[in-house]
Amino acid sequence: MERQQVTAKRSLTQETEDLLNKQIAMEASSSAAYLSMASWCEMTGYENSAQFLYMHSDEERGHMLKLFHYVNEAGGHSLQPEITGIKHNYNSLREVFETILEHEIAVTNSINEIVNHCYQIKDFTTMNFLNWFVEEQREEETIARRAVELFDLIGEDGVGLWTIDKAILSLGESAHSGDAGEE
Ligand code: OFO
Repeated sequence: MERQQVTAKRSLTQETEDLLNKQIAMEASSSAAYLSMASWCEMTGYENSAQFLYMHSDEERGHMLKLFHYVNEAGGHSLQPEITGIKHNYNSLREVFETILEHEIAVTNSINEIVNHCYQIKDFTTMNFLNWFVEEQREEETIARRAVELFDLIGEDGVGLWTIDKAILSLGESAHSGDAGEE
């Protein structure tokens, strides 16, 4: 069935809408990937990392919903993405956090590309909306980098992994203690 356009006029361009829908898909797959990592950590005995990742997965869904509402309110159509290719098994806890760091850098690059696009076409409304994501990515990249650093700082031998698992949860808690009202 042909899409019913309730409001014909809008400032959001089709290209921007498509880019935002791509970002929606990226946030949805982040949420799914982190949920899968949480499951692996929980069944492997890294309970604190699992807790951190369950929270992180919820946050990514919150990011997706933020974009969902923005696109629809701006006169576009947010599309529920297909989620495929989720990895279920990891070789180590370090691999989990290295994967997160790489993924968050990719998300930062993607957000920056959309901000750049908005700047080029003078869509300052969407650019302003995306500022929240720019700041959020700075924080998420920092947390992921700190988590990866723990493996070298503490070392993985003996009680090392147990200590790292504990430290990861407090990394997430201290980073979010000042985020009143954040999704
Ligand atoms: Fe960490 O990806 Fe959302 O923004």
